[in-house]
Amino acid sequence: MPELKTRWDIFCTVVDNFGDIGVTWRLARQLVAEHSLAVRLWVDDLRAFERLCPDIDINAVQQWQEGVEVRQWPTDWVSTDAAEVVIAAFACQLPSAYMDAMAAREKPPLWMNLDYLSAEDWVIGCHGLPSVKYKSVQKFFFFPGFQPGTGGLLRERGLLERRRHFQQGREAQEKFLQGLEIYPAQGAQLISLFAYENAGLASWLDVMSAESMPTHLLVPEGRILGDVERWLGVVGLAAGDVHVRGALTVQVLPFVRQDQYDQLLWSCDFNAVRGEDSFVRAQWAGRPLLWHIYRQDEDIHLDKLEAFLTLYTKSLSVPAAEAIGGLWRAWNSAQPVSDHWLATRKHWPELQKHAEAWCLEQALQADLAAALVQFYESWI
Ligand code: TRH
Repeated sequence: MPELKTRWDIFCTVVDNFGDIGVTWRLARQLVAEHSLAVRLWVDDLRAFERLCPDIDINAVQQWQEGVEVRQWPTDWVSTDAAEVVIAAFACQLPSAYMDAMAAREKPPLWMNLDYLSAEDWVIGCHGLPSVKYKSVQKFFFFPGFQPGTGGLLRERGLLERRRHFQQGREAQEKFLQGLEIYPAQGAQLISLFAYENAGLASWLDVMSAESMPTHLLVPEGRILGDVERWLGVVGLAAGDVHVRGALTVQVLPFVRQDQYDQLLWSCDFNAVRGEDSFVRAQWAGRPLLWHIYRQDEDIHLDKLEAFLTLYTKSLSVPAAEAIGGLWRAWNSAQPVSDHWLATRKHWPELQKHAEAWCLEQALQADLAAALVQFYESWI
């Protein structure tokens, strides 16, 4: 008889942007591919999902994608059995009928809230703790993180080997870039830019256009394009557009599938990323990065920024730590970044080495999918 697979349900409400679906889609695929689990991913907004995964049929109530059963999370819930493991991503509220189905199971399921990523120390104390209870069903906190004692980061098996192989082979990189019609000038540095609106961008573009080294800036379609348009003095920027100003070439890219976005990060010398998932992927790229953190009420995101900078810069020399920290702080307060960029440049070799070392250090921890499975195995 074939072995019955443990069933996992992951619930995702798309609050805004792509991080919620980006993280849950990545996790769902990994649980299927590496842990042979039967995973249903319940999503309330298939249009956002389609941007990362163009194969999604936005009208399908149920569909299979890469071994994951993708279910439209309907406004009017249709009754369904609860799975053995239930993940509510980012504190989303489960349908009450589903909660009743969880409570009706002979053995209650393991119910976890997968939280947002933070480098703050308190996360270690809270990871894995019981949260609320619904009837007989106990909910647990599950926190991703950068330090031992947290749930770790999403990292697929063999990711770093694939990344290194790609970065070592010129041909693969050229082929990838040409596929997106990217033809950088000889000796140009490649930078990717994925960010929220940012008034500090103009100062960065000013300084890059005036540098002696040519820069090819790749900007996926998205929220930062308005700032790029203002600086270029053009309107209606769209994928495929290329504009040159001094030493700077700006190219707008289409929003690509998640796997291609990884390759874009691997191809670049420096990556400006945002939110949660692209931020983690840029760390796995092993290249220096700039993080535009997701804004939160009462500026609590700034505590998260500082907590990460403290960890990330710990083993850097003081001047390099000050340079990269200054750049990140200015970028996240929409201040001019030109001087910080020039200061960062002075420590380039150290920052490059550090990016790889940080990536290897992070990879020593169990990845988030494995940590979730381990949590379940110790719980049963
Ligand atoms: O889109 P985001 O700003 O998402 C944010 C954050 O997750 C934030 O914490 C959360 O609270 C908020 O959403 C609701 O940034 P993030 O997390 O990097 O997600 C972007 C996803 O899009 C990521 O999975 C990478 C993917 N992506 C592509 O697949 N192709 C692309 O071309 C680009 C630029 C991104």
